[in-house]
Amino acid sequence: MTHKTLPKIELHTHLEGCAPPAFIRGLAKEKSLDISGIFNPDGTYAYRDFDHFLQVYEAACTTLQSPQDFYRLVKAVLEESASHGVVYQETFVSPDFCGGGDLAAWRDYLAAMESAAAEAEAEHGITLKGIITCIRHFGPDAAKPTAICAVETFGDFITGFGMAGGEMVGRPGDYDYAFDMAREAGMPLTCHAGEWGGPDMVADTLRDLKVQRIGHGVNAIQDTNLVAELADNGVTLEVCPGSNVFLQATGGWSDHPIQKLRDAGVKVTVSTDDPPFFATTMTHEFDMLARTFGWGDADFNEINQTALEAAFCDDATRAKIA
Ligand code: ES4
Ligand code: ZN
Repeated sequence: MTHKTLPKIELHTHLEGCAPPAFIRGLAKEKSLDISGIFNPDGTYAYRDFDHFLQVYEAACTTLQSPQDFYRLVKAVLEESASHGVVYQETFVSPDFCGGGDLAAWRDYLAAMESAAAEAEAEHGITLKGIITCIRHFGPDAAKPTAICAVETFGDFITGFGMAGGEMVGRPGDYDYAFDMAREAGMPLTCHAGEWGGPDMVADTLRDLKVQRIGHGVNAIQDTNLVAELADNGVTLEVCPGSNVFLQATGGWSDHPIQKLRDAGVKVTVSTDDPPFFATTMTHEFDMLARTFGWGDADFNEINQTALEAAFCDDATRAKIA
C-alpha cells in the first residue's frame, strides 16, 4: 500500500528542517565548517531529545549563510515534496536564520526563496507559501523584529505569521506584541502549542494570541471541554503524527490522538514537520494513517479539503490547487 502519487496539501513544515542531511553536509564541506557532531555514522541527523533536536537544528542552520544557499535549499526541498505528491506546501521561515532578523538582509533571502519557489512550481507543479515564524526560545524581544519582517513582506509569498521553537519557554501571552502586530497587518496566524505543553497551553495560545491554527495541538485530547471548543470554533490543527511518534511527544501510531480528535469534529490536517529529522515523508504519513486507522480515499480527500480551506493563501491560489 503506497499513497505516493495521491495529491497532498501540507501546512506544517519548517524550511531548514526539510533539509536532507546530505545537503547540509555538502554546504558544511564547501564552507569548511565542522558540524560532524550532528550526524550519525549512517549520515542521518543525531540527537537525543527535543531540546537537543533544537540545538542540532540550529547547528545545521549555521551552514545556510547566503540567499543562494536558501535558493538551493528551496529547490531541493520542493523537488522532494513534489515526488511525494505534494501540490501545495506551507513552510515556516525564520528571519533569525536569514541574516539575524535584519529587514534589509531578510528581503534578499526572501527574494532568493521566491525565485526558487517559482522555478519549482514551473518544473514540478508544486506551490510553496511561507509563514514567518519567531522562535520562542529566543524570547519575546527577538520576536518583535521578526514581526516587523513579517508585516513588511506580507504579500504573495509570505502569507502568515507564527511561532516555533521550545514550547515550554515562557507563556503564549509573552509574545502578544509580535502577534498583535501581525494580526493588525491582516496576517493569518498559527502557533506551536500542545506538542509538549498541555491543554492549558493550547487554551492560552487561542485566548492570548488569537490564532486561527495550532501547530500540533494533540495534547488538547486530555481536556474534553477544550476538544469541544476547538470543534465549535473551527480551529484547524496542523497534526504531524510521524513527528510526534518519532519524538515520543505522544504514544505510538495506534495511540495517536488524530483519530479521536477527528471523531470529535476537530478540523485536523496532516504534515511532516521536519521530514529527514523524523524519518518521515508525506507518503509515509498517509501509508501509516491507512494502516493504523484504516483511512481510505474518502478520508484523505476530506483531510485535503480541510487543509485547502485552512491554507493561508488567497482564493486564486486555492482555486488553482483544488
Ligand atoms: C520544530 Cl517539531 C518542532 N517543534 C517546534 N519548533 C520546531 N522547529 C523545528 N521543528
Ligand atoms: Zn513544527
